[in-house]
Amino acid sequence: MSRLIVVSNRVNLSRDTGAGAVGGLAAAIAAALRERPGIWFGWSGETTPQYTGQIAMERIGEVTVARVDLEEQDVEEYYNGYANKTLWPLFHNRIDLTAYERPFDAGYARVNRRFAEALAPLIAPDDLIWVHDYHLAPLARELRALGVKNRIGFFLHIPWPARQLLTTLPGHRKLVEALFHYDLIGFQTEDHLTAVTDYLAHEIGAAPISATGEVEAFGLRTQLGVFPIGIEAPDFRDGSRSPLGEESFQRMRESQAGRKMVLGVDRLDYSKGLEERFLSYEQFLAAHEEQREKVFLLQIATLSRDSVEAYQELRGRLDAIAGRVNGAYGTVDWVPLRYINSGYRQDELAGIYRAAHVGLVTPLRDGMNLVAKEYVAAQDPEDPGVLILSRFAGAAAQMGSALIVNPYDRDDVAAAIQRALSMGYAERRKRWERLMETVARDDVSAWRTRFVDALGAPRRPRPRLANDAA
Ligand code: ADQ
Repeated sequence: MSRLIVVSNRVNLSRDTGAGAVGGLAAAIAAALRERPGIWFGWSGETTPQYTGQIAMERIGEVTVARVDLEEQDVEEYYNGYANKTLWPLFHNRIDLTAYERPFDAGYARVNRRFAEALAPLIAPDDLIWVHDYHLAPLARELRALGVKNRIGFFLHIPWPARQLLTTLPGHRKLVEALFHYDLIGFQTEDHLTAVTDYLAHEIGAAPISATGEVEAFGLRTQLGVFPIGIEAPDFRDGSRSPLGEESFQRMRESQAGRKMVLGVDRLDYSKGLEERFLSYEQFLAAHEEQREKVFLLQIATLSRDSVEAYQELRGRLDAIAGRVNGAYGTVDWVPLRYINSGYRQDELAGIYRAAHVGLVTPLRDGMNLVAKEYVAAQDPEDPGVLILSRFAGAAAQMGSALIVNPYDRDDVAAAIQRALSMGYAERRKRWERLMETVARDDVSAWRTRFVDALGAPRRPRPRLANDAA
C-alpha cells in the first residue's frame, strides 16, 4: 500500500490531547494516517526569528507528524495576510473585507515554496500526497518544480466563489493555473464545482473533457470532483453519553430550568452569520411574547483569528447586540441570550448538543459546516432536537430534512425558530431519522476513502510540461 502524505497549514495534533479533541479535520486526517502509513506535514503554529526549514518529526500515537516553524513575517503575510485577509473573505463573498496587498502575495508564494522544499526530501516515489485548503493552492506547482512526479490531490474545505467575484482578485488566473498542477481537486458541493467550471469556461476557455471531471488548461490536465466531508458520527453519539458528555448534558438540563434551549456553536467568524442570527433571535422575541422566559439562545463562539481587525470588530458588534437583547428582554431570573467565547472538549460539546432542543446553524456562506452534522449525531434518538440550517451551508445540499432558512431574512429565521420549538414529536423524529441516515452514511471515512481512492486510481499520465524538472 502506498504511503499517504497529508499536508495542511497547521498540524494541530498534540501528545496531550490526542486525535479526538482537536476538531473534525485533525481527527479525520489522523484516522486516515492510522489506516495507512504516512506523514502529516505542516506548520507547527510556532514562530522562529529566522526560517531554518528544520523539520521536527514526532510520532503521536500511530501518526507521524512533521512540522516546521515559520517566521513572524511569514505568519503576517501568508497566514494572516493572503490566506485570511485575501482568500478567506473573497471565497466567502466578502469582497468588502478582501484586502489585497503585494507583500501578502509574496509571502504566500514564499511559504508555499518553503513548504515544498522542506517536504520534497521526505517523499518516496509511490507516495500519494493530499494537500488541504486554500492556504496551499500553489504547493503542487512548487513540488513539481522540484521534480516531484507523485499523484498530488487538493481538497478545498471552503466554497469556491462565483466567477464575477473571483475575477476581482489580482492574479486570479495565476492562482487557478497553480491548481492545475494537482492531479485531483476536490470540492464540498456541486455548486462549488459548477462555479469552478463556469470560471474555466468563461475565463480560460476550458471545459471538462470526460465524465469523470477531467479538464485541460494551461497545457496541464487535472480532474475535478465533489467530495462532501462528513464527521465521525459515533464519536458524537457515544460522546454525548460518555461520562463527560453526560455530565455536561445534566448540567445544561439543570441550568435550563424547564426552558427550551436554542444552540449555536461556531468559530467567531463573519461567515458564520452570528450577527444576523442574534438579530433574527431578537426579532423572534419581539414577535412571540408568549415565548419569552420559556426559551433562551446559547451561543458558543470560540475566538478565532483574533489578530485580524475584521474579527475584532465583529466581536465588538456581537457583544453590543447580546447586551442590547439581554437589557431589553431579560428578567431577574432569565437571560434570553447566553453568549460565551469558550472552547469545549468534544465529549462535553456532544453533551451540550444533546441538551439543545434546537440547533441553529445559519452561516451566510460555508464550505460544509460540521456543526450541523455533529448536532444531529449527538441527539437522543428517542427525543431528538430540530436542526435549523442555512441554505448557504454546503451541508444543506445533503440535509434537506432540516428546516432550511435564508439567514439574511430575519422573519424567515424567527419563524423557523417558532416552528422548531412547537414541532410535534412525530415530525421531529422523522426529520431527525432522515438527517441521521445521511450523517451516518456519508461520514468522514466515506469522504476520505472516496478521495484517496480517486487520487490513487489509474489514469492517463499528466501532459509533460515545459517547467517540469527533468
Ligand atoms: P470551520 O469554518 O472551522 O471549517 P465547521 O465545519 O463548522 O467550520 O467546523 C468547526 C469545528 O470546530 C467543528 O468540528 C466544531 O465542533 C468545532 N468547534 C466550534 N466551536 C467550538 C467550541 N466552542 N469548542 C469546541 N469545538 C468547537 C472549515 C470550513 C467548513 C468545513 C470544515 C471542514 O469553513 O465549511 O465544514 O472546514 O471541511
